[in-house]
Amino acid sequence: MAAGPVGQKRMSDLVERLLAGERRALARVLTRVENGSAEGHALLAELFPRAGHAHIVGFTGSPGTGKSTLVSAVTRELRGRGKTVGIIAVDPTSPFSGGAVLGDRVRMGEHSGDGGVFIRSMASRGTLGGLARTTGDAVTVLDAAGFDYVLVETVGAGQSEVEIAKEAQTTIVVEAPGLGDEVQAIKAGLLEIADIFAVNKADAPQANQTALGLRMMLDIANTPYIWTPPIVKTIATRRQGVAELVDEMVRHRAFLEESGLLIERERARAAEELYRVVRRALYQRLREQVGERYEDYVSRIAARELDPYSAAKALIEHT
Ligand SMILES: Nc1nc2c(ncn2[C@@H]2O[C@H](COP(=O)(O)OP(=O)(O)OP(=O)(O)O)[C@@H](O)[C@H]2O)c(=O)[nH]1
Ligand SMILES: [Mg+2]
Repeated sequence: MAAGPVGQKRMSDLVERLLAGERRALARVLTRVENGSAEGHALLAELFPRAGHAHIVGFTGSPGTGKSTLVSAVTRELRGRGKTVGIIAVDPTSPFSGGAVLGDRVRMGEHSGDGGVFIRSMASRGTLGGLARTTGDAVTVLDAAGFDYVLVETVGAGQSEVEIAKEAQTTIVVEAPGLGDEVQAIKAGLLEIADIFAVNKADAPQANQTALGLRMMLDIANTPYIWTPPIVKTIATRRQGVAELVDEMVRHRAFLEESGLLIERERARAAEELYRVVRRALYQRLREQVGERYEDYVSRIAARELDPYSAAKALIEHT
């Protein structure tokens, strides 16, 4: 029984069960938090102070580069080192692998009987209020649940994925040979967010070329950053290079701690999260206050009777 000091709120039953390691409670909390309901927010408020211990690692990259296979192999390696692992797979609706939720279950299925591993798939479609927020909240829940590592898989295709990467402490960009990915990486801004590059499918003949190409890009980019992203070649399907990849993850986390960057990044993340929540809350409040008039403004802008700046000013000042 959580009979805390006077004035301290009693822990909810669900959170208590989650903290006791009950997987069903964890799944339920995640669902509620993802829905973004008031109840979800209350659960998150309870869990938030307990988070902040996990190493959060993001895996991003083009569709089909082998992210899920690699996450599974990394999980196995971490389990071998006695660590517990929570996994969040975003965008399992990716059309490229044809129903990847099922695919991920197969690829990550080897961990299904393992109490030290928890896998959560999240659809990117139909999430209310932004994928980045939902993912960030899910990370908080798994972190608070006590997992040593939280691995987040996202398809690196656009801005929202780059935003999700901000939730991670260590971002691994997964490339595969022969996709011209070195160039794509620059386009998608992935070069800036990569702490580690994994050139997966290193069993393909062009792997060395891909790794070299990346190295050259990194040298040209000349980022003002004291960490040079290592490039690790992996064959996820055979678990080759995976121990080395995990070593680099650990090394990066140590670097973040020693350099003070971890605290800096946590602060940037806090600022980002607060901004996101405030922006959404203010917008919702405004929408409620102005009601249907909002749509009138939209129509008037579309008809060029009014510009968006004047419309926003009018909406904000006259509510
Ligand atoms: N040859 C080879 N195939 C691999 C390797 N790693 C993964 N694959 C295969 O590549 C395919 C895609 O792997 P996934 O792990 O689903 O890739 P993903 O990046 O998670 O895909 P999405 O989530 O759909 O973007 C699967 O058929 C894997 O078996 C590897 O190192 N070598
Ligand atoms: Mg995948």
